[in-house]
Amino acid sequence: MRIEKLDESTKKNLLADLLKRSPDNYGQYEAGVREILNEVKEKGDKAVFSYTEKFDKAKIDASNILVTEEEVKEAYGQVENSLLAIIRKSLKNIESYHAKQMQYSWFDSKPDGTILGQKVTALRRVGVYVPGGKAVYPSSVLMNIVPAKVAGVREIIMTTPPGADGKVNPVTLVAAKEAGATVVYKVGGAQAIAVLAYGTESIPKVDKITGPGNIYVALAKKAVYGHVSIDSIAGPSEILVLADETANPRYVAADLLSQAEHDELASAILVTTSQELAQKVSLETDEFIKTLSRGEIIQKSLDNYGHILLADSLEAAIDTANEIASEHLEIVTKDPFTVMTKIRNAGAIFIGEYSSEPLGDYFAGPNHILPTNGTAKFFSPLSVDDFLKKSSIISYSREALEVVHLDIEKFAQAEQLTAHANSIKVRFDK
Ligand code: HSO
Ligand code: ZN
Repeated sequence: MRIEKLDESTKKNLLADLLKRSPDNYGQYEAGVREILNEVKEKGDKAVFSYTEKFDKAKIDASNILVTEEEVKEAYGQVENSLLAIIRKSLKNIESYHAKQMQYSWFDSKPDGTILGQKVTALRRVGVYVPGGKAVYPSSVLMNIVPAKVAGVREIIMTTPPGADGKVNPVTLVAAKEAGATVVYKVGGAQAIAVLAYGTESIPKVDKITGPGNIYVALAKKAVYGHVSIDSIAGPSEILVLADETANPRYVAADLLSQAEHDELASAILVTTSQELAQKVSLETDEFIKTLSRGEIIQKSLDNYGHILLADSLEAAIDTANEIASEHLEIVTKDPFTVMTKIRNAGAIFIGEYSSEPLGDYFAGPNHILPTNGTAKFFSPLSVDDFLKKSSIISYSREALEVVHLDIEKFAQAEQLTAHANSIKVRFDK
């Protein structure tokens, strides 16, 4: 990996470079996605079946679009028991972490009879999209479904593309069942998003769609936003390691490569105050790549978006981490918790040398669906909150309203809304 000095100009170039990973012009795909959305909206199932035949080469119709109990059973038979046990352990951790995020209704009453509050309600029905193809991640199935389940969503509809044999990946199915998906339908791509947004004869419309997908899925989600709610649009994975001379270069190198492995567009960045660490990490990454099965992807990702930045001070390093707002941030320094208090922007923060990023991807409990592309400046990890909504509660007694009725009437008059003023006034007409 190349080592660069961290100064204003390298920082500026780096930030501009990282943004290139999410083109803001998707022109070439947009028309196609529009057409799929419209066709499914107008023709329902019929359009869905024909797209599934065209894109997934699978013969799916109303009789086999829903994954059956037998298929689930068959999937369990294909998953190793030891893997199932691990999925269950991980699931427990994810559930207990998310249980802490639950929010409850509250009501605040005053002696004058005023009651104000907030009623928390789970969304009724949500759709979880799970990609097929090369990026089959059962861990992401757990991360999408658990927060919905904990929130109290009654119906969790999962959709995932079938293979040409009309089957769904067995580990995906088992993970869905374990996490608590209500039903699984065999449909993928933009057509799946259309189905979830508009509903068809076979599949009901949902209130919110979550889950990552390819460019077609991402564009379709953006297009149906407002009609239904969506989670954020996931970009390529990112890791930023903030380290000083106390860090172990082998660990740092291994952690950088863990995210570079995801995608040729993934970014892996080390920001360090130690020249010695920078050099050692660079050598270690070269050694590791030779031994890893996805070495080619890793190498491309590092060539594209891999950086080792040498900072003059820890403060400068922290500033850069805040500006990059990485999806994952590891802090491997002296007093890492003190450094953490100075971090404003990061999707997930991993503290200390035994908190390597994959611990969070698979097992610790926090969600691994995180803001990417600098959006950690304003977005949060997927959470129980994504599946809850709130209604305000207002209740005044006659006595309480009487005290303020003239104020409200005057405020309404100032906006020239006399019907508003009147609705308060009639209650106190003699
Ligand atoms: N690190 C990915 C999530 C993942 N990793 C799933 C392994 N499986 C999110 O950036
Ligand atoms: Zn990962």
